[in-house]
Amino acid sequence: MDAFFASPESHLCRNLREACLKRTPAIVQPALSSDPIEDFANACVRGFRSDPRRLESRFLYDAEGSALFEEITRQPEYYLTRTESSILAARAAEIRELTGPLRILELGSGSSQKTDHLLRAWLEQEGPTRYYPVDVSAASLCAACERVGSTYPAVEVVGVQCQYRESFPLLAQLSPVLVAFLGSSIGNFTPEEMSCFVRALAAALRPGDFFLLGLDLVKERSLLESAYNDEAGVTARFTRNLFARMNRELGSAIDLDAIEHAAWYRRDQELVEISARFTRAQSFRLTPPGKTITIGQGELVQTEISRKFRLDRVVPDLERCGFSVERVFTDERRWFALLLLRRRPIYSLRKPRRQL
Ligand code: AVI
Repeated sequence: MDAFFASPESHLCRNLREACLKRTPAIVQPALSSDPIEDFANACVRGFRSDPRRLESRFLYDAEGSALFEEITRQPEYYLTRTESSILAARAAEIRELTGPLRILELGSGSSQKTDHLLRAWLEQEGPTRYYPVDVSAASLCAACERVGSTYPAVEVVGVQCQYRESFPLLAQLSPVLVAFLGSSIGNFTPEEMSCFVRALAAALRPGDFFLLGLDLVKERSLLESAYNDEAGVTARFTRNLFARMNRELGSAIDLDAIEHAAWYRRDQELVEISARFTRAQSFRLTPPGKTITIGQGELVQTEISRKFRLDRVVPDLERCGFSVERVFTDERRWFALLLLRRRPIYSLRKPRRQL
């Protein structure tokens, strides 16, 4: 366990309290437990050497990648953002009525654009409110904090620059709180990662706190494959940017012209698998730690998965992880769902004792 998680009075908790006393928007960060470049390099070496080759999708979101993702959300084929936004627009006031007044912390906030619906509903029913966007990209976070702060002067905004789980120690301090995790970003986790994440979130929240979760639902293959293979090629640039980032930060000199984006729906696992296909064999070095990677012609390196959900399966899973489902909102086509969950009053992370 690193120092950040070890103490409830962490660097981030202290920083947050101080930032709240000052003028907002403000940005707080946890104390760095490791060198971010080393972390990136080691994760890349692990990912290239695993079988199958699989890179961690969190590294897609440097400043360049975050900007490309925003561009993806505006592509006509990428229905997710528009559909979720329409549900939020129609239901934000109802959500606020169900939750009552509380703070909002948003995981993976990006541009915070969709959150405007929530902020407006909060302002209409309560007056001033507090909003804590959490994102790994400093550039996205600063831009979002500036925009929200100037659009809604009555909202106190404190950006938290860290990975999702690094923000969990703040939740006890922010309670009563609603944690928003929109865009079906939870679909980028494997089932094991997802249940681990949801359990950790339940453990960090106080009973009665809320969790607003966006989920992309299972649908026709053609719709899914078009969403991840847009005509304008923005998703392809997003995939390639991960390797461009290695060139920028790790001096890897990967030939980007020999990388193709590939995304297809795997019906057996109900997920879109996104990979980079190497069209020519190449060897490159990642520094640090100075390891050489050799990839053959035609080899695939997975960069992301995007799972699609069925409500009848995901609801019991979430309930097993410590939440009750208060309300499920969907669009007319039932393409996307927004779940309002609540941390159950009695919840223990401990496994039931074996009967002797
Ligand atoms: C962030 N996440 C929910 C996106 C998705 O749809 O899985 C990431 C993405 N990758 C390519 N297009 C969108």
